Amino acid sequence: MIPVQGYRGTQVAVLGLGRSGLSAARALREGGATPIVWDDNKAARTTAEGEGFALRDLNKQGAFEGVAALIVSPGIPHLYPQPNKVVAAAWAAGVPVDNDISLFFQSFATQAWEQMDQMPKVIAVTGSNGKSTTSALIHHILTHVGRPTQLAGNIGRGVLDIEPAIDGEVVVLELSSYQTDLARNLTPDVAVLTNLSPDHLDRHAGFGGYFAAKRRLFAEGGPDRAVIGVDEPEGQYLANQLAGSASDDRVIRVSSGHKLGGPGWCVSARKGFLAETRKGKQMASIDLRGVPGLPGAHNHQNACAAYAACRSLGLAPKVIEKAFHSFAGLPHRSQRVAEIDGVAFVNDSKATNVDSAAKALQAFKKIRWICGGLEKEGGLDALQPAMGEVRKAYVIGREAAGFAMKLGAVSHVVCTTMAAAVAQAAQEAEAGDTVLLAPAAASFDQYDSFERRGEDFITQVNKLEEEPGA
Ligand code: UMA
Ligand code: ADP
Repeated sequence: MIPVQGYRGTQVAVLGLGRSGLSAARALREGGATPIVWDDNKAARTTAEGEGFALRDLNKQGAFEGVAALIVSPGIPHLYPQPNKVVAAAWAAGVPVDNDISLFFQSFATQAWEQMDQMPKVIAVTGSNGKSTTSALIHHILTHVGRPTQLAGNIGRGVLDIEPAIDGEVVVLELSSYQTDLARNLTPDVAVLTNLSPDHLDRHAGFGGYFAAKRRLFAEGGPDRAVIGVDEPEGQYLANQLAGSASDDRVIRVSSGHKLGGPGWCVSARKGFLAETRKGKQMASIDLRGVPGLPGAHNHQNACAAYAACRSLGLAPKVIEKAFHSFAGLPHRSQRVAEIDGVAFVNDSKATNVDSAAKALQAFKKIRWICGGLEKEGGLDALQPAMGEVRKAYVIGREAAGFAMKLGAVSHVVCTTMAAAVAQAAQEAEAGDTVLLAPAAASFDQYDSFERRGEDFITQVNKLEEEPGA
């Protein structure tokens, strides 16, 4: 764990006691502060009490007396759609509101670093889609070359849970817009923006607020190197704003689909080939078509971003290329789970928004598409251009019929449950088809998480293997 610096001898309030809040409370205690904790859920409070933390209902009048700061979990809306009551009370009391990401940046460097040959570094990855894959891929490449490295953040591990850095270590953090929005300290050495498309709009009062939250990672005085996906205008704008001149190599521009050139430092993938150019010259080229863990143009974008981040640390192209081939991919993202009688079954349960589902639909052919769930703001229209390879949609979710109505002309059937969808899709599929779970919706109407939904898909596919012809 990273002991939190700067709060020794003070009381610090912690709101939310999940993965982020509980690890923040532990790290504060380790750094000599007295955490005062609260969660609106009783079970979470009981767990914290079991670890010896003092509970205080932060909703009560005067709860912030003698409190130095309030640390808030990312899932708790601090401003939009409306401020959480406890957060608003902290504002009113003049108590600084912050999060675990900020505590991490404030506490990462220690006196022990003075004895080190190579200073530890932080690579922080944000963006709408591909954050986890890109972060995990960077971590994998660094592991492959034998560099000490740890991975944490939105990928499921509280950032303060990692061990203090050793000589030459590189910490890779996946950061969500919720996390970058609130952090007071946000100073990675290398910052990555994979791409930008609408998501979490309710939490940021629209797309502009969402982009503003992500941009905080690149604020003045921030990263030494910025790796920026420039396939959207927001990325182009950000890259332009950060670069002092056209050849400024503090910015590495990344694209999937467009060949980038010019005097700057660029990494782009087109038709399955990654190319790195610098000062107008091609530095390296990698064939990504046979890389099993990174299928599709969207994963080639992730490969470019990870490649650029690793190049900025001085790793050689050949070494990175080799590491690509041993990357297994992450569960629930373009995860090939079985092939039965020539039909492939792919689990992309993490395709919780329209853009990620569209990318999955563009990565496979002859698709039997399992979709549906809790629809996000913004509608499904953006899926239309990606539906060319869909043979039929098998719609799940509590509101499956309503979801199906919005799919337009594509042939579809309302299945409601995963079991029914997998069974019917498998029955109707022919050799060469792909049964693809890419819901374009959140899972919470039927499952606790996208992971549970993906696991259910795998369970249903396994049943097909156990009961052939069933
Ligand atoms: N809570 C309250 N009051 C409220 C709302 C919540 O007390 O009004 C409490 C809940 O009872 C619960 C705790 O807050 O005990 C949950 O906090 P949380 O939702 O922030 O969840 P954590 O377990 O702390 O996980 C968080 C991230 N969760 C969210 O951003 C929603 C995890 O990202 C992250 O991996 C973890 O910190 C470690 O950094 C998950 C996620 O879904 C994967 N992220 C979103 C996404 O990827 O789309 C942004
Ligand atoms: P994040 O952590 O940003 O949610 P993941 O790597 O977990 O990103 O992938 C989330 C979903 O988006 C998956 O469905 C995956 O197939 C898809 N995806 C992955 N990379 C990209 C990308 N670069 N662009 C669009 N979609 C992507």
